[in-house]
Amino acid sequence: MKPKTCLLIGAPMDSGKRRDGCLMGPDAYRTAGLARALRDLGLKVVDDGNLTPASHSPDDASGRLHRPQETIAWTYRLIREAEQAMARGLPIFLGGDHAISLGTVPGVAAHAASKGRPQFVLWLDAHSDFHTAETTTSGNLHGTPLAYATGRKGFPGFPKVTAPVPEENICIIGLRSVDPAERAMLQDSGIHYHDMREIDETGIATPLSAFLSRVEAADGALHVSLDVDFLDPSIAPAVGTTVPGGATIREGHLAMELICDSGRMTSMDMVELNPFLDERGRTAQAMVDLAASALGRRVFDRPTRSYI
Ligand code: 5AB
Ligand code: MN
Ligand code: MN
Ligand code: MN
Repeated sequence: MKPKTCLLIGAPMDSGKRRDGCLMGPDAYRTAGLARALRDLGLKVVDDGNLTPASHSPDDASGRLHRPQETIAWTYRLIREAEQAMARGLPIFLGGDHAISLGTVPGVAAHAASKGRPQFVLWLDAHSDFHTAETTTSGNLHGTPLAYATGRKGFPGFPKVTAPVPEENICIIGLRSVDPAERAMLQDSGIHYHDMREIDETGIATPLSAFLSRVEAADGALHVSLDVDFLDPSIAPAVGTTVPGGATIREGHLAMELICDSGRMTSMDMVELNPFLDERGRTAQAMVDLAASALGRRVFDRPTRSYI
């Protein structure tokens, strides 16, 4: 089999929330040795450097939303870049805050649609990020990408989503902080969602393997969006939105190992890392190690699982 080409695409977007620092994320992943870790697995790695937003009018502090113009400009840029990158390899989008997924998910989904392939999304996060720009109470657009990518209304000024991801093709794992408006919309949606209580009770493999089986059965493309706050703050402190009770390092790695075994992952986001809040780079390192597991790092080889 031809080795996959991994494309490292830096998206130092920091406009999706108020606390600054995620713009340093791409370089922290580089410093923690992401390219080397993937090359050690026999993969070809191309680092595309960092993107910049499309030109935009300046944001002022008057509105309810935080820095909407800059976020919209990033979204235009990322949709285009993500769609084009899919033709060249497996893009790993290095955030930046989670608002990068306003662009990455619709971009990769547009590519899948052009190939007649269904797009699936695995969202590993403490939060559901299912607000619209109208329901968000914080005004922070990093809490909105899943609603946008599924084609919900309530995003004035944003590009039209040409290939909305069907709700049934989305699985969220790790939930422990969901706002009332999001909860109502989620319960009324076709999204599969699993909170930390369920992970405690069943283990992470149960809902994840069920989801991966559905991706396999549909011959789908799989985008994995990994928010640092999916992990417990004790192992991943470098994020502005820590919530106690997150995934352990082994739950994180098992998730990545199962994703790798499925052979289905076609694109990935690594988001919300704020290196300004890190302790000697350990969160950046944990994220790099997880990416390596998702792309094949193993202690011992095991037979690849079939999910059918
Ligand atoms: B993250 C909150 N729901 O809307 C909001 O880190 C948090 O990308 C959003 O998951 C967290 O501001 C966004 C309270
Ligand atoms: Mn998130
Ligand atoms: Mn979330
Ligand atoms: Mn989150």
